[in-house]
Amino acid sequence: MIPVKGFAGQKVAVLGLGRSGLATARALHAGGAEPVCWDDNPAARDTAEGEGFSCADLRKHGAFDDIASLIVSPGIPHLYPEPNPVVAAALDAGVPVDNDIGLFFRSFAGAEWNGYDTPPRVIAVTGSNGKSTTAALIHHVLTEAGREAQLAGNIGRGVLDIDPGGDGSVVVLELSSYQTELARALTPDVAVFTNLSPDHLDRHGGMGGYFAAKRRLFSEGGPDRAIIGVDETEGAFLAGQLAEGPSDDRVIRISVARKLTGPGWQVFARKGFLSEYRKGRQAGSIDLRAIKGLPGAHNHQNACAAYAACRSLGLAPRVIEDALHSYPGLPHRSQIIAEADGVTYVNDSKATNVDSALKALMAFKKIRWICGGLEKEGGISALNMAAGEVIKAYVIGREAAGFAMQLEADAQVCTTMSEAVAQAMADARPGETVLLAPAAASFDQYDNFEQRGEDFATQVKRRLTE
Ligand code: UMA
Repeated sequence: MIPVKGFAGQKVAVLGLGRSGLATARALHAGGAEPVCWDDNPAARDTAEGEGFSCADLRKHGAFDDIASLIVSPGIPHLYPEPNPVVAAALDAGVPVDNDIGLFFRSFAGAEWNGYDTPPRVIAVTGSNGKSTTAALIHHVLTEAGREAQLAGNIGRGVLDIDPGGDGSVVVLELSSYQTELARALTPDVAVFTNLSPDHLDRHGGMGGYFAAKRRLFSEGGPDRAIIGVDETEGAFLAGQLAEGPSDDRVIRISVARKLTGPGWQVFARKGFLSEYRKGRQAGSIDLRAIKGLPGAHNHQNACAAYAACRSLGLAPRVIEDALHSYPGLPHRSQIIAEADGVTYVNDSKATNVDSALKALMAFKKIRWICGGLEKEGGISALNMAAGEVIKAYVIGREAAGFAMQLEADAQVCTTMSEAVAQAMADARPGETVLLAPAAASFDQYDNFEQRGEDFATQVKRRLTE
């Protein structure tokens, strides 16, 4: 745990008592502050009280009279579509509003660092897609290279939950736009921006607000090294704004759309090969096609960003290449769950929107595609761009018939995962891939995408052993 500094003897309000909120309350307590907790869900308040924390209704008049700061969990709206009433009350009272990320950056450095040869470094990864994989990949490569590394943030572990940094250690943080928008301190040593596509727009008042939230990671004095995906206009703009000129190698540009061989520092992937160019010369090259855990152009972008982050910490290209080969992948993201009779079974349940499902469809060939669920805004017609790779679609979800009608590929309405898996397995021939990439949310049939992915994996494995 990282004890929070600067609030000893003071009351600090904590709104939201999930993973980040509870870790925050513990870390505030360890730093000598008195957390005053609230969650709109009574069961979450019971859990916190069970741990010995006191809860108070922070929506009440005068609740912020003796509170030094309000710390808000990322899932709770602080601005759009409208601030949670507790946030509104803090703003009314003039109490600073922050989050666990802001507390982390003001508390992480310790006096013991004076005795270290190499102070701990923080690498923060943001972007619309691929940030979990990129962060997990950086963490994996560092660990394989023998560096002490910890992984936290949006990936599922509250940032204040990690251990204090040892000599030469690295903390890798995945940060969402919810987190970067609110943090009052954001000072990573290395910051990564993978890419940008519309997401969470209701929370940011539109695309401009969403980009502005992510850009904050690069604003406060700027990281020593910024690694930026430049395949969208926003990334190209951000890289241009941060660099003093084309040869400024504090910015490492990343692309999977074109060769980047200018006088600065850049990493790109084309036709399955990663290349690093610095000062106009090639400094490294990796055949990504041979790496099973990273299929498709979207994963090649993640590999480029992770490679650049590790290079900026001084790792050799060969060391990074070896570690990429042993990357096991994250559950529910292009995860190969079985290979049998020449058929590969891939779980990409995390493909909850059209954009991420398209990326999965483009990463494989000869696909028997399990898709469907709760459709998101904007419709699914864009999926037809990848219809050429699909032999047949097996559609699940309560609205499976409506979903199937919009697809150009041959589509069978299966409704349940069990039916879809049974049909796809009966039809599959050697050389084909059975891919779960729903392009839809799971809530019509499951609690979350993880449960949907687990159902798929269980069904496949059960049938393979029958
Ligand atoms: N709550 C309220 N009032 C509200 C809404 C929620 O009191 O109006 C309470 C809930 O009752 C619950 C708590 O807030 O007890 C939940 O807070 P939370 O939603 O912030 O969830 P945490 O468990 O703290 O998890 C958060 C991140 N959640 C979100 O950003 C929604 C996790 O990212 C992160 O892993 C975790 O902190 C540790 O840092 C998850 C996520 O879905 C994976 N992220 C989004 C995404 O990836 O798209 C951004």
